[in-house]
Amino acid sequence: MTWTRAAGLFVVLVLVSLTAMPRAEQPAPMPPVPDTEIIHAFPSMEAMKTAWKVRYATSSGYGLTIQDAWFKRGPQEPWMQVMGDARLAEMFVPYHSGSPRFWDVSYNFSLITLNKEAAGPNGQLLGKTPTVVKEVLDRGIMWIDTATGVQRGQVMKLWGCLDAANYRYVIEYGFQDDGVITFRVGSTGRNYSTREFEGHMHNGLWRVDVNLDGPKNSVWAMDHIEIKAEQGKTKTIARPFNKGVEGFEDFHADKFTMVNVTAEKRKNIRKMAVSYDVVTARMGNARHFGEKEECTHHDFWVTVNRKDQLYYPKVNEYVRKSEKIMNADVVLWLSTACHHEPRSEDGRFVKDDFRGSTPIAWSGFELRPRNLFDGTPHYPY
Ligand SMILES: [Cu+2]
Repeated sequence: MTWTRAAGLFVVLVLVSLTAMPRAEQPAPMPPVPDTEIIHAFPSMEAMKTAWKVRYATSSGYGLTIQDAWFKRGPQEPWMQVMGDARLAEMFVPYHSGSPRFWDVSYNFSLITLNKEAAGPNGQLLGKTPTVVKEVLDRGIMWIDTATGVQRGQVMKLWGCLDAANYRYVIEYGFQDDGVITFRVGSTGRNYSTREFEGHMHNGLWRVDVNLDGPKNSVWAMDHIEIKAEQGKTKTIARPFNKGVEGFEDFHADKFTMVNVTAEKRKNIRKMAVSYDVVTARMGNARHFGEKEECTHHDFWVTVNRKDQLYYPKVNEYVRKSEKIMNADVVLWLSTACHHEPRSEDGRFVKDDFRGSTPIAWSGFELRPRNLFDGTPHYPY
């Protein structure tokens, strides 16, 4: 053994013995402070009227997920839980010629590191290596009233961006001052190499554990029906989603299909049960008929909450037990799809090199409160 190697071994032995020494004289380490909880009160810079408390998490694959969200409907009100885990559970991208058919969440892509330029004038970068932006924005008119004037609204958005090879998926959750939660995913980046002008779909497939005033909720479906025989008469029918057991429903544009999650025991001043409607502004209903794509054959699925069941392409298997979804810990699974028919605006060839960036295209939905407030939010009663 040379002298240097012997000295090196000595240093290693000392280090090993040091790390093995008891550290009783040192104070116990503090529990880590969760840096993923955000409390935001509305309106910004004024006396608080409503507020959100949101816990989020980041990971490869799913990117940005929400862990829990609570809403305060007034300054003296307690926090009420609205949501548990919510995530973009898959991003399915089948090309018109039949292949490729990408499941972009399952490839475990990372979030990109964001900078001030990405965060914009109202954005705040979150995390040591920032992959999440918090933005507080004016969202336009909340309501206009002849007696009291105008109320503008605000939203606190959290977003991150998945680095999916040639694509970038901006995953965004918005928490509004009126209790609404918005979910959307935007597709941008570089069109797939060699298929720059081939049409394809971006199926945003979401899994949302609604925990309205706790985990036990009931899921309803609401149809608006025009009665042809009664010339102009119309009605709304509320019925248990899929007869009250795990299963699916589809979006019928002519019925304005609305899924609703109700906390049966929690009532407002009108003795109406507190609930949330699922409202989707959609380009269409995506259906795909490749192998193992049954999860795309319906727009809404509901299961009971089983923590190990997160994989959207298996949701058609998860519902098979037909367990009851009335007064149960329920999970909503829903599809919001974007049809991407490439345009010259996506880019162009400069000699053999495709240059440009696809302008972002969004799809999503919102969870909108029903009978959560006793009256109009932010109204001077
Ligand atoms: Cu695309």
